[in-house]
Amino acid sequence: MLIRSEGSRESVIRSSEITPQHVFESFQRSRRQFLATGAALGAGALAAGRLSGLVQPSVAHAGSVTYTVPDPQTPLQKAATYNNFYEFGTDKDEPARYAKTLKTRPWAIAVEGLVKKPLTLDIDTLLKLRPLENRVYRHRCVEAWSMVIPWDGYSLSELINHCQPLPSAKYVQFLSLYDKKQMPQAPSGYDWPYSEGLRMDEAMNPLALLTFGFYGQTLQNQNGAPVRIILPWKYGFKSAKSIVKIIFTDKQPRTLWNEIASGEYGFYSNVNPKVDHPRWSQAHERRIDGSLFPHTIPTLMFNGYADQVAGMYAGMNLAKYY
Ligand SMILES: Nc1nc2c(c(=O)[nH]1)N[C@H]1C(S)=C(S)[C@@H](COP(=O)(O)O)O[C@H]1N2
Ligand SMILES: [Mo]
Repeated sequence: MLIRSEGSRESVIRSSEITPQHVFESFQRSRRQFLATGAALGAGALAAGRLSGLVQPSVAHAGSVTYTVPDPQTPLQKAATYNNFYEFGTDKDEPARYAKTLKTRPWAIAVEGLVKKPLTLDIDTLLKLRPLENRVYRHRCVEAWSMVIPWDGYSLSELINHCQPLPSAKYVQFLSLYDKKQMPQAPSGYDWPYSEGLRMDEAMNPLALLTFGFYGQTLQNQNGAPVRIILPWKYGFKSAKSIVKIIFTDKQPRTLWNEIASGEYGFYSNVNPKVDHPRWSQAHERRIDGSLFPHTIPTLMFNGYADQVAGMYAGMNLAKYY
C-alpha cells in the first residue's frame, strides 16, 4: 500500500482537537461508506448516471496500489456548489449556476504535437478506452481549502500510451474548452483557453487521473464535464477542466495562472506546506467535508502522496521550482 494513512489520521486528530473516539467513528463511517460504494458498484447498482456499467467493481484498487484515503469524504452537494471554474465566473457559487449551459456532447479531445500521428478521440471512445476506477483523492486548492472526492477515471498514462508520443516529447499541455457564447462570464484579461501542463514523467505517474465522473456518476458541468485531469499531489489549478486538446511538446508549455502571476503560481505547483504563497501560508488548509463546523488541518507534503511522487523531484529546489 503506497498511501500512508497513519500520518494523515494523526494530523486530523491533532489539528481539529476532537477526541480520538470521534475521529475513529468518522473514520469507520467513511470506511463503511467506502465499502458500501464498493458493494453497490459490484452489484451494478450505480445511480442512473451514464457511468454505470463502466466503473470497475474493484473499487479503489489498481494492481497493488490502493487509491484511497481515510479522511471523511466531502459531500457531493458541497463538491458541486463550491467551485473554481473561471470560464463560468470567478465566485465560488457561479460555476454551479452558469455551467448548466455547457454542451458536453458532442465532445472530442484533439491530440497534437510530438506524436506518431495526430488523432482526435471522441468522448465515448475515451470512456471505453479503459475501465473506469473509483479513486478517493485529497483535492487541495492553492487558496488553502481542500476536499476529499471520489473520482471515476483511469490513469492518464493509459491515454498517453494510446497516443504514442515521440521520444522527443518532454512535456504535455492541456487546453480547456473556450467558447465565448457558452462562457459569457469568463473574465477578460485572461489569455483563454485555460492552459495547463506537466512534465512527461509527471503525466505518466499512475496517480494522474483522466477523470469522467465523481461519486459514481457523470461529472457535473461545474466540475469539468465531460472529461478533466486530476493531479492530487498538486494544487487544484493544475487539474484542468473540460479539456479539448492535448499537445505533446519539447518545451515547457504556457500555463494560465503562471502567465497571470508568475511570482504566485509556478509551473510545478506541488502541494508544499513549507513553501508559502506570497500572500498566505500553505502550512494549513480548511477542510471542507461533512463536518458541521469548519476545521483547519495541517497540509501534508505533496498533499500526502510523497511516497508516490517525491522521487520525481529528487534533488530539485522546491522553493525555486514552486
Ligand atoms: N478550465 C479550468 N479548469 C480549472 C479551473 C478553471 O478556472 N478553469 N480552476 C482550477 C482550480 S483553481 C481548482 S481548485 C479546481 C477545482 O475543481 P473542482 O471545482 O472540481 O473542485 O479546478 C481547476 N481547474
Ligand atoms: Mo484552486
